[in-house]
Amino acid sequence: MVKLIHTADLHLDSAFRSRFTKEEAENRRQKQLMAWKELLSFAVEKKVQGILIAGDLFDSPVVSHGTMDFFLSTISEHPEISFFYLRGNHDTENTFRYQENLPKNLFLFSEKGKKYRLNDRLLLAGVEYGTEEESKFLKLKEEDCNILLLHGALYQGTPKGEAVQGEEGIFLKNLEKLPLSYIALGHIHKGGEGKLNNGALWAYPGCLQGRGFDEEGERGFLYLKVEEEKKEIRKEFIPIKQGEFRILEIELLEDEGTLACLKKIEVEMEKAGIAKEDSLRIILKGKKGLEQERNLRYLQLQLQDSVFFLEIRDECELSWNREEAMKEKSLKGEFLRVLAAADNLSKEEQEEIIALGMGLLQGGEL
Ligand SMILES: [Mn+2]
Repeated sequence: MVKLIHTADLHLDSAFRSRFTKEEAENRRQKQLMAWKELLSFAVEKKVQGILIAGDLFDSPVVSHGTMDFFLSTISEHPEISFFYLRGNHDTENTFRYQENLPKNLFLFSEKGKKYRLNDRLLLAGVEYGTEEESKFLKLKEEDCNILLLHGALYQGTPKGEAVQGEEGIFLKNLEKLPLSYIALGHIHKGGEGKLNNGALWAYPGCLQGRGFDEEGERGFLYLKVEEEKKEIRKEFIPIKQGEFRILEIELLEDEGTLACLKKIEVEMEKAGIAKEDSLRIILKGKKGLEQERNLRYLQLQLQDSVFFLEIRDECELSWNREEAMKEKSLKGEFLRVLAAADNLSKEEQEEIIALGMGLLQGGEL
């Protein structure tokens, strides 16, 4: 039996510019390296023979010296493990070009494809981007347990030629014609898996670590146990614990004020197992009364130290009795009457203005 790890989409050295401060972004970049180290510790503990990286190791062609040195030294420090790296769309041909003396246990692929024999029954093939010649290259032996490494999105339609990848993506229909046991993919950050008609498994491990709220939830890599004689591959998802992006929706009732809201959030955070390293987005849902202004800044201050990053969004629907409020002989009543007469506003715009106006009338700030 051969033990392997299948990972992809590490995007080391990501900018993290959109959400974080400079310092927070730097922290996240270090956490990406720690995620890689966590994967390596697992590999050492399980005595894994090879690590397959199915593309997008780095986020951009410009990789900092620190990150490049770090990555290469983790490889040199583990001569007992073979590292197989297939470039993805975020890497360039130059990814390792300026590196002299690449570690001997780092194996690369090319557009024409490259094969590595892991033992007398187990073969690893990989093609970067794909060329016309790949169908010739992919003449694989039936008696081998064949693993194919590719980077791209799957294409379910019927391709014209014999190639396994083209502009539309990776052609599953053509892969079905090949004697494959496992297709190790990269590119789809949320992960995914399936089985071809010829029995081959395909899988995306997903990104090693989430980089934003669009990559919410548990992330990690796949641990493979290969029975090459039987051509059987069992895989297990191993989560990485260096901080996740999480989103919690909190359902609120109209009369629940700041403190009731805080309590509900704390209960939900506990239930969801939010960790200190996590980045959390809380979305307040449900209702809020016309004169009910929940103090979001208070909530932010109370909760921000229990996570790495916190963002609170208020998406509660304003609940009020229009008729009653409109009759009121007050500044509020007048404000609502003027607003109701403005028929150029959509319902959402009206609600937004009402919420703002009510805040102001109660001494809030714009
Ligand atoms: Mn990617």
